[in-house]
Order: sequence, then structure tokens, then C-alpha cells
Amino acid sequence: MPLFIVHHQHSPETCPARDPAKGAMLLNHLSRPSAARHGVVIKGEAVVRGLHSLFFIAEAADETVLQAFLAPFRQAGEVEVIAAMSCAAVVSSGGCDACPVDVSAALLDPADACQDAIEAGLLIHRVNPLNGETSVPDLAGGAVMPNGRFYLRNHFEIPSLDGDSYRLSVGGLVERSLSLSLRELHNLHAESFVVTLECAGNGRNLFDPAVPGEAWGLGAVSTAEWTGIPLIEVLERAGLRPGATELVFRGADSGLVEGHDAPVRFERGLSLDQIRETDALLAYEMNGEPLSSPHGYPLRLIVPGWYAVASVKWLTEIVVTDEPCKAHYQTEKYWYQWPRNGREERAPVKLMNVRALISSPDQGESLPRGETAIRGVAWSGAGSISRVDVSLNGGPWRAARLVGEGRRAAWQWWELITPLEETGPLTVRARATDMAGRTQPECAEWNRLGYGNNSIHAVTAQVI
Ligand SMILES: Nc1nc2c(c(=O)[nH]1)N[C@H]1C(S)=C(S)[C@@H](COP(=O)(O)O)O[C@H]1N2
Ligand SMILES: [Mo]
Repeated sequence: MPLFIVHHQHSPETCPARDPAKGAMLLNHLSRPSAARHGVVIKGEAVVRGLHSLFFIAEAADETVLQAFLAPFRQAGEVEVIAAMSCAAVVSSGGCDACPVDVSAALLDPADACQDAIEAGLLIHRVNPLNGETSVPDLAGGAVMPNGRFYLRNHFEIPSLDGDSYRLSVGGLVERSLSLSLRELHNLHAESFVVTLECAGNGRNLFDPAVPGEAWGLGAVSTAEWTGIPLIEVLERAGLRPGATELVFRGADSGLVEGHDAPVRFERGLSLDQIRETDALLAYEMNGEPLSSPHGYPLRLIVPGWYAVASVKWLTEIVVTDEPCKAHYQTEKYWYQWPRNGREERAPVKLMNVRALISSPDQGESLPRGETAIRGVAWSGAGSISRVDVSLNGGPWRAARLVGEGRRAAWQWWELITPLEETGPLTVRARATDMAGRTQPECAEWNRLGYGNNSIHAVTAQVI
């Protein structure tokens, strides 16, 4: 809804607040329920004492609605109404002088999506397309992240799909092409898995020298319980034809990318062998709620263990083929490119590397002397976590306690309770090892696009 700033001013002689009855009448009129009856939402009001000035920020369908609501203030003095915008709307439209964006019905209003993310506490990297990460101390808490605080990674503007007309099409090398409505999908056998998603670029801004791309800190990772239909069941319904080896997953979002004249869709592929090794899910719920638009409403793919680029949001099409996907985000991005011995070596980004993050203490935090809990999360795409070791001030590695059950594709909580006797700086490092025997390097190998940075996390706190 459009936003306005209202300024009311009266003369000192006729200050209505001096008359208890008039004052009460205006207070009642300004109350949230009264404003709502007039179709107005008040965001906060304040009076400048001595200046006989009242300011408030309000939302209303248009200025006429707001002006009607303001009649009692016009009787008491002057009223000025200024059309305004939220800070998120100004940034998403490109500045105070830019034309406000006219958002088509097919897209989510970028300003609204951004405002929600800010209010949930995400650190915004970019407004449009919306990209935001969780702060690392915020990763602490329950087994899963609250949906609003789950990091957001979008390559294009966020599509706003209509659940009633939505169809998932399954075609290509299949016996029967399918076109499934949401209702049909909801009627199929459902399963739920707790799965950690991590952006392959998580930790990119810690690579030195700096690499291009979204400058993620360490919070482009989160965990949720995803509910949906096992992908394999939908494939069985369609029936694979001989020769079928690959699948392409197509999202509803698209946009311009470097090196292409026409807009490209967000598309990723997986081979049938890769799919058989994962419990890939066509998810419609996140932590028991329908997916939100920014996280892929109404349906997204979840590929446990893989870097999250594989988990295509706003999934509208699955195409079964006999050749590997050649889409932009499959072949031109999401490749490790390591300069090694004067040559360039390449490998596609697939499973998440093993990694531990320290959620407590926070960088720079002051800790009292005495027993202290060092806590965090650890995960790996190759298997569950077998151990996490913690080192204090460069001392020996000590095994942390793994908290709760270990799941293959979800993060594991860990903690180490330790006495802190000496005051001064305390550097904490944590290193995870997975069931496959993989562990973290001191410093992850630099690669051109900054993927897979699983260098050992270090945090420096202050013992006081
Ligand atoms: N359709 C579509 N799916 C997508 C993306 C996208 O831009 N479009 N981004 C991918 C990447 S790179 C990541 S890290 C995850 C982020 O998922 P989230 O925003 O729900 O955290 O979605 C993946 N799926
Ligand atoms: Mo990502």
C-alpha cells in the first residue's frame, strides 16, 4: 500500500490536547482499530512539543482515503500530506530520483520482499534480485531456522506464481507426460527431511585475492524441514523411456546474463544416477508452512547434500533427456576453476564440503571468566559429521560433544564446555570431520569464482 507522511499543526491558542475531551477524541481517532476502520494503517506517530506539531507515517490505498480520515485534524489546524516510499522501495527502484518500479503481477514486489527480509534480521547484500544472509550468531537456536531468517539467494527477480493455475510438467523421454496441479501433488505420498542448504558461494568474501560474485560472509547457509514428494515417485509415474539418463529442472524465473542476448531461465540438470544417490524431494512445505515466494512457492526441488544451486526454486518443468544439461548455471557458472601449476583445472560444484561454524562466541564478544560454552553447527554433503574439534588460542584440538542426532544432509549441533581462566583475547577455531573421513583445510584452495570455501572458522573474543 502507498505510504504517506502526515504533518498536522495547530496554533498554540487552540491546542486540542489542552482540552481533555478533545484530546481523548483525537487519541481514540488515531488508535490502530479506528484507523483500520478508515482503511488506514498508522506506522508510528510523534509530537514535537512546543511546536504544536504531530507527525505520523501512514499507509492507505490512496490519498483520498487518508484525507477522509484526517478530517478531525483539519478542524483542529492544518494538515499536510506528503507521498512517500519505504527505504526498501527507494533502493530497489534505484534511488530517490528513479521512477518507482511498476511491478507486474508475475513478480513479487521487490520492496515488500526486501522489507520482510530486513524485518526478519537478514543482512541484505542486494535488493533486486534479493540476496541476504543470516548472521552467524543467528544460526544458533532450534534444530531448524525460522523461515524468515533462512538466507535468500536469487539470480533473478522473484516470480509470483498463482497456486491455482500452477502446473508441474514432466516430459521428454517418458512414457506418459504429466501435468500436475498443486492439489494432485499434495495428494501424492509425502515425506519430510531436515536438510541444510548452503550456497556454494558462502564464505566467498574471505577468499584472498577477492573474487567476483555475491560477496557472501559465512551466513549463506540454513536448515529447514522440507516436506514434499520424493522425486523418484513422480518419475515412476511418468515412466522413463529407454535411453533416459539426464533430467533438467526449470524454474519460472529468468533474466539477462553476461554473454547471452536473450533472457535465460534458471535451469539445472542432474543425471539419473545422481538422483538415485540422493533423496531428492519436490518440496511444497518448509518447516510445516507452505513455501514462501522468495523460497520457491509453490514447489522447489531439494537435493540433499548438494550445494543449494541444485535445489531449483519455482520449479515448473522437469524434462527427461539423454544428454547433460547445457544451461548457463550448469556449464558457465558453478565450476571450480583452480589455477594449478600454470594450468587451469576445472570441476563442477556438487556436494557441500565439510565445514563447522562457531555461532558462540560471536566475533568480538566479551566473555566472563569461568565455565563457557563454545557452540556451533557442522555439516557435510558427503555424510554425517563424525567429529568436531575445537582449539583455543592455538592450543591442541579437543573433541567437542555432538548434540542431538546426526543426519546425513542436515547440520549437526556441537558444543564444548570449557573453563576460561585467563583474561585477554581468546581465539577459537573449530574443525569438522565427516563419516567419509573428510576434514577442513586451514585455508581452502582459491578458485576463480569463489566456491566451496571451507577454511577453518576462527573467532576472536575477549575474556574479561
Ligand atoms: N529458480 C531458481 N532456483 C534457485 C536459485 C535461483 O536463482 N532461481 N538460486 C539457487 C541458489 S544459488 C541457492 S544458494 C538456493 C537458495 O535458496 P533459498 O533462497 O531458498 O535460500 O536456491 C537455488 N535455486
Ligand atoms: Mo547459491
